[in-house]
Amino acid sequence: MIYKRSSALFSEAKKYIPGGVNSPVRAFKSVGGTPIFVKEAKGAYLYDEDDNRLIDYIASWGPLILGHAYEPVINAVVDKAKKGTSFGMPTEIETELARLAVSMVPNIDKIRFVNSGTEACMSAVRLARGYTGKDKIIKFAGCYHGHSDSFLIQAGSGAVTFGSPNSPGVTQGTAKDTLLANYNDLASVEALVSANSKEIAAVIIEPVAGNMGCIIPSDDFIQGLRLLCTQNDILLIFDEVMTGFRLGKGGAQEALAIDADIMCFGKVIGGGLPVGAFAANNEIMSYLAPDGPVYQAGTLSGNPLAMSAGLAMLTELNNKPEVFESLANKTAYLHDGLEQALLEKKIPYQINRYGSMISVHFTDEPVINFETSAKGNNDTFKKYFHGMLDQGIYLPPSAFESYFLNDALSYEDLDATIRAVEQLSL
Ligand code: KE4
Repeated sequence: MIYKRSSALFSEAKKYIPGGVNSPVRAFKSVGGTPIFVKEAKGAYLYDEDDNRLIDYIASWGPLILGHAYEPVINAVVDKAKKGTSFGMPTEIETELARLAVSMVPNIDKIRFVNSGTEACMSAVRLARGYTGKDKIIKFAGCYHGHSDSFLIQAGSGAVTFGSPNSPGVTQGTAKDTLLANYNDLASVEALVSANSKEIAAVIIEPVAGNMGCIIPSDDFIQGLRLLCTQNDILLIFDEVMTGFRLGKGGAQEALAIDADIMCFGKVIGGGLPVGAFAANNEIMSYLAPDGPVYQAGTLSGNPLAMSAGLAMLTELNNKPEVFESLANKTAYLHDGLEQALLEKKIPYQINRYGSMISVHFTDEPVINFETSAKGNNDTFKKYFHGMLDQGIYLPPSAFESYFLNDALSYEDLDATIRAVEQLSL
């Protein structure tokens, strides 16, 4: 594949934008090479600036679950834009999307819209702290909840001490209130709870993780986590930015049969426009301004264009729930094909899959948490990524990401993807 124009555009972008990108993962740092500049997209296909057609497995990192430029979403946004783009005043469409989201997701009475998943998770943590009157939170190594200071934390010195910043600019004062546990390791949470009893406001988790590749919680772990939080007056925050409206109408709460206390959303809920959201029952949400004392705000929160995209997207998913089964079947088909193709390569690999989330790890150990995910061979991953890209298959440019299938992918696209793996020398 030729990337002449992408290379030129990348050089120009780096003159004005740090790293030439507005989100680091797009820069191909962990796989090397030049990021692909996309010109347009339709359905399952990306068309890059060098006129290559690529089969897309990131779907803008999740939002475009029905494929790119999906007619009902595009028409809704175009029609809405003609009536003005933003007012900073309440509009009916915000209530329409809120009512629909509340009807689809179990266990929530009210929802507040923001502009990103980061804002949703950051605000959910503030709400949990305000509601409980407690300061500390527990997160899991490898889980990503956006770039708010409280989440950019790595394991501290001792197993049960507070975290330490994993980015300059995050203060120790912030880090001390974030405790790090290990995914699928309930004992690591229990140790933190007993060492910091009565100080923990919330546990925040990706209920099915996507930011370590796809990692599935064991039943014992996720059920035990729910019970531990209930027993210790700790709120359980499900970060469903990835899983929400992707695993099913009711997201991970429905798929895992777990009632969380606060849910965070992003990606699909905005239909490809900037929307995040957080939601809970009436009692918890009554603490949020302007009803309650916990402050949270946003100039473009509930923006009519974003709401129109989200409403069109969620309306489609609500009216055609068979899409979720179609996506899960396509992902299972891809999984089987990848298994067969990789088996021939005689190299260690693991494939994790849940619903329409799937990831490939080049390691011989089952991938169940960040530590085992980090054991994947990144040199092999780079060869895999670029070998597939050279054959017109666009995979996430990091071993720590999940693929996000969109329902515009045909079985012919899946077969082409499997054939491309067969061609690889890894
Ligand atoms: P945003 O602020 O990027 O909208 O959402 C943050 C976020 C929160 N929670 C989860 C579970 C997430 O996956 C994300 C963002 N996901 C990444 C991809 N792993 C976005 C891609 C990027 O950073 O450019």
